[in-house]
Amino acid sequence: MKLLVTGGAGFIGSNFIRYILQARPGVTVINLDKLTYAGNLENLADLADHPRHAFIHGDICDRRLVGEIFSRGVDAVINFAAESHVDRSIMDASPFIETNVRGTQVLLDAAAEYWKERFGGRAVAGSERPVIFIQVSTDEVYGSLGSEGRFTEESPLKPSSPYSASKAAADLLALAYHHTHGLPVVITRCSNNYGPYQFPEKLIPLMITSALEDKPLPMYGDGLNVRDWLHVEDHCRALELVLFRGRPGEIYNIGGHGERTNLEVVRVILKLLGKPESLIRFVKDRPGHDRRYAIDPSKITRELGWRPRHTFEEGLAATVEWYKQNRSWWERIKSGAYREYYQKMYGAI
Ligand code: NAD
Ligand code: TDX
Repeated sequence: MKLLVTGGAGFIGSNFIRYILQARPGVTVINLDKLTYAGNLENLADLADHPRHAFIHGDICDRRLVGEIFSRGVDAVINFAAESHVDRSIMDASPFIETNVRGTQVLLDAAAEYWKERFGGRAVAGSERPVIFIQVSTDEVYGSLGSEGRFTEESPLKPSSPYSASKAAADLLALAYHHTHGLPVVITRCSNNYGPYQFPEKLIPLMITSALEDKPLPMYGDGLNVRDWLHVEDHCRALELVLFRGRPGEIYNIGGHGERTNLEVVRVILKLLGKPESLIRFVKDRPGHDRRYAIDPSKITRELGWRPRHTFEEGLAATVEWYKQNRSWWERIKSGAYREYYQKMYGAI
């Protein structure tokens, strides 16, 4: 199977490529990534010479390039490429619309054209299915919960931030291409991920790395917003199941009942590092800050047999250890040195 992975130099994409190459000897990966500030080839350093991994530096918005990749044959697409940070989308939504919406449309167009040309757009049964398009989405498209309930696949779309609105737009486009062109699309909506190689602007790596540097830890609002945490490896296993057994036109929620307040998460990190809670600084809240997310994963559990393997406590301890052991990885990012390196290698990013 020739798999086009977009955004494979980012956090989840790089973990997915490492995972799938090891789990599936029949899979070859073409990794298309623009190397924005969040893309980092160091995330894939151990796979640089892997015979089943090819890296292409490029933009999913580039129709010509995407068309050329499809013309060489693609059996499945997993679209991770996105602008992914809510706070950045509040400062400037433009790159979010460009990549998350227009970029997804470019990929869908190329996939639909290829699907028609090669297979006449006909539906084919499960194991024969020659093309599938997985749109990697997020629970944030459902908006915020109160203190009760969980998001199901039927929950209404009520995105609150420019980021989540752009992801919701992409989901609707993907479903429309299924409906209109018969393209076998599957949408996955996962809760907050954590694990190795996560860019240190996101809560968990930001707090771990700042605590290691004895820097203040900015806690938005009252610190009681709830996120539903899932180890990135459990997300990757869910995507593998969806890739091979997901039903076209369906949506699968992914989450492991890992609800914690931000304050709880940061207190555990500080305890694991032996650092004082006095490092926590309550700061101005994020505008439009969603209060609570919680996923009901019963559909993917029932249909595909998925269950998380990591507990939050064990997964977080392992993640803290990874950041302790890989100081040079995040110190280079935080110092901006890797940006200079990429600018030299690839020009303006
Ligand atoms: P990330 O920011 O770490 O990585 C994004 C990657 O996409 C980077 O390598 C970047 O260079 C690349 N990219 C950005 N614009 C591109 C473009 N125009 N063309 C090609 N490549 C481009 O993000 P992540 O946390 O790994 O998230 C991956 C996907 O998973 C996103 O679609 C995100 O919405 C979704 N998601 C993330 C989480 C989470 O907790 N991190 C949870 C659910 C869903
Ligand atoms: O400095 C901080 N202080 C703080 O209190 C940061 C960066 C975050 N927070 C809070 C805001 C959220 O309640 O922590 C929580 C998690 O924040 P983020 O790590 O920015 O994640 P979130 O906004 O929940 O979005 C993430 O999960 C869903 C990813 O960034 C998205 O890409 C994914 O779709």
